[in-house]
Amino acid sequence: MPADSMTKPDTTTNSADATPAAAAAPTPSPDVLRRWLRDMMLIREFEVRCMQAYQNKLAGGFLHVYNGQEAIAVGCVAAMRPDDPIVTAYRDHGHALARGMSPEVGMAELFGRIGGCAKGKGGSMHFFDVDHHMYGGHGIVGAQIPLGAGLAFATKYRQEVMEGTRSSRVTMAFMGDGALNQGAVHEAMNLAAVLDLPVIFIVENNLYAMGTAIERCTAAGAHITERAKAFDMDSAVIEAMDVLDVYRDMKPIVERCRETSRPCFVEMRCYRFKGHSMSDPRKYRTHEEEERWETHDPIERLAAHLVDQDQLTGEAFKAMGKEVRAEIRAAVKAAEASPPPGLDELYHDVYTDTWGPYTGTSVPPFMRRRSSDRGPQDV
Ligand SMILES: Cc1ncc(C[n+]2csc(CCOP(=O)(O)OP(=O)(O)O)c2C)c(N)n1
Ligand SMILES: [Mg+2]
Repeated sequence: MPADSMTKPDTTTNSADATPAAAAAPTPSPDVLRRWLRDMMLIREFEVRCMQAYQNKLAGGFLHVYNGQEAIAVGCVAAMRPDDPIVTAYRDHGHALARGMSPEVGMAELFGRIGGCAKGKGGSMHFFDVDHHMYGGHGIVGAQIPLGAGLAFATKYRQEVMEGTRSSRVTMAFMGDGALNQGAVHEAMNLAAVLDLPVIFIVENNLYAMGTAIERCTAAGAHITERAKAFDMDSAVIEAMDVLDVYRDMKPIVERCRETSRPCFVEMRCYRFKGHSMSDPRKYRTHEEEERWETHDPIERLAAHLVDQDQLTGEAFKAMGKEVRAEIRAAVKAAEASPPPGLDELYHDVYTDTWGPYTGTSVPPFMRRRSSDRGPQDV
């Protein structure tokens, strides 16, 4: 890791009244580690094929890939329970895949097809999968953070007030370093602290917000966890190019949050290997810097660890790569075969009532016949 930007993990507790220490993370078995490796490889291959598809005009809109940051999504998901909600920004493919979305559904969403997770109406920035408790995919910088606080409020309210049980679910709300100075983020952190919400605010600090380096736009950018003190919140810094570090440090944080229902703030130190989006010439950083970080590729790092421990052979690693490439190739094919959404999909999934405010003649013309056939709320 470049010495200038990385420090030792610091799991300092900031709260005035010390929160109980949670048990250390259990050591993951070789099978689990091989699964994490495969998960990270799947995300990387998905992104490689997304970039290709974008260049071939199979996908429109914006595309922000996750190459380099895979250890965060995979390590965090491993540290949570499957029913713990997560919410993130627009660089969201990795989180959705780590959570269990099928690559085929994700790719169809990217291609704007009906088989996508949002029926092709959301695209790359709006991967959403309620069955896997993944609540997006959001394009407005920082806007998902109040939603994360809201999700934590909802799980706690449901369990404590409606069901009369203990609050036991933890929400992870991911953001980029560029979201740090959004007012809504501070408001959400304040509310989470005041209301004791079980939410972990996770900053994926990849050092840049588009082309702006963190030190150019964020005061005290080298010490962002200091901000947690203002909210009397625990905080931690995690070296996030290594999935083992992410899991080891996140597991006790998640369990402590589950136990105490107190929010926490985590900085993940990482690097995005590609540009901000597909139209980024990366003139704001040097090749040397990129090459230095690429030597800490989370996939190569875990593979090397497993080989070192005699838990993976070169052949098995190659076979895993082949398998993953075939899986993503099949996902691309299936997505291509999925048709685009029909015109009437435009007005579906917009309001909780099927027709929203549209009644009588205010129903859009192309839907009038269907509406008079069946009645406005009855489709
Ligand atoms: C409120 C708002 N302002 C500006 C933008 C334009 N914008 C899109 S991405 C981005 C940078 C965000 O960077 P960061 O949070 O570090 O995330 P990263 O891309 O590094 O994952 C900006 C300014 C936006 N989407 N929303
Ligand atoms: Mg960033």
